[in-house]
Amino acid sequence: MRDNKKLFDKISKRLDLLAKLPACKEDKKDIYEELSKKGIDRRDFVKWAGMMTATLALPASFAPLTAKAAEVANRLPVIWLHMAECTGCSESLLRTEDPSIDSIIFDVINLEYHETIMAAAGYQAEQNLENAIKKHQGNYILMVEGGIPTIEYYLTIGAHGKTGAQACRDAAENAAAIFAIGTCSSFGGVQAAYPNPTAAEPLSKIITKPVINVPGCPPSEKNIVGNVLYFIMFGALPALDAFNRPKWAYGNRIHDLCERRGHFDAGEFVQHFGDENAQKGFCLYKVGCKGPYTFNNCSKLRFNSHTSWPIQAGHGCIGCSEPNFWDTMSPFEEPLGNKLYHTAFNGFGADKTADTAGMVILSATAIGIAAHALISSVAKNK
Ligand code: FSX
Ligand code: SF4
Ligand code: F3S
Repeated sequence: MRDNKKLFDKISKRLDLLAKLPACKEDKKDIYEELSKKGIDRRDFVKWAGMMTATLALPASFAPLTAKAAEVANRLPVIWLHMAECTGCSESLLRTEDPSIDSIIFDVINLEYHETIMAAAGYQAEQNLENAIKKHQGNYILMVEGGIPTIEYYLTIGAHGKTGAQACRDAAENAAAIFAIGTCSSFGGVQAAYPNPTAAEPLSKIITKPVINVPGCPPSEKNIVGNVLYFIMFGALPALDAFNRPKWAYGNRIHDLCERRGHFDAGEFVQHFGDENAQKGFCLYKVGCKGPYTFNNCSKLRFNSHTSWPIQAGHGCIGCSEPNFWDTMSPFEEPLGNKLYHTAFNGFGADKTADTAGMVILSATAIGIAAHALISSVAKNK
């Protein structure tokens, strides 16, 4: 308890100092004004701060600090670069049709450069990026969305034909913290899927500074905003797992917190999409769910303002936040155990070495899970 109090006071002091700084832009928005424009009152905001505090694995008594961090978010400059991707990560956050509190906070943050939503274009846009890097030297957060092709003609930007990789290096040099947003930027994702014609790489292979990975195709808006709030509060990086993902978000497997888990344990499986068991909400393992091998908090946070998530909607998890997703996790509607079997007995040829390497790591878990599915089904049928 005493440690919590010390930490509370430390964060509180930091936020007070930040509050004394001027907002990055004179016309910068105030969070309460923006919320009330969207019909969100203080009570909703307090509720949101409580939920976000729990999401960040902080004590419930820290909720006022989370709220304060959101209030001072307009002191934080962010530069967001787009590489090779579908812009799903941006859309997950902005949700322009029905903005959530998370997206409003992102609006309040001083988004100095974001190609999808900024007004500037052409030379002016390039100039804005250079100016933002100079003006906020050492203080801005860099967020990169998308995989980075390393065959240069696949991604060049602007009048001088700078490569995407070079744009990342230039922006990373003076950044205070660097986040790879989405699986493409974190691990290569679908951009780096076999046969990877553009030789796409994750951000961490392009720059030499530490990168915090926020994977998911796309990641939930809370995992993006949560990282920003964490950085505002602590001014430091969160605890990370072996793949540089924040543990507060990627510390549990989908399977551990899945609402269908009781059915898995009882050997109750959907055998085909649309069957009677699907209507009963049984476990999706046999139609390919990769929840047992995937670390993410989708079941807790869900998507679209906490409305639903893949497994609730009736499809298995496709493992979208794991390294080597797409290759390792496909085919999406077959259990991973089947693929291991085919790899072991039929062979895929030397081109597939990357897949196989990923699968060796997964195989012990996969075999255990497959064995459980088989044994529990047999027990149930008896
Ligand atoms: Fe798309 Fe982002 Fe997937 Fe990739 O998301 S949702 S392809 S992770 O980079 O835009
Ligand atoms: Fe849930 Fe998939 Fe695990 Fe079944 S296999 S309990 S659907 S995560
Ligand atoms: Fe992705 Fe699986 Fe969540 S597919 S969105 S990690 S449920």
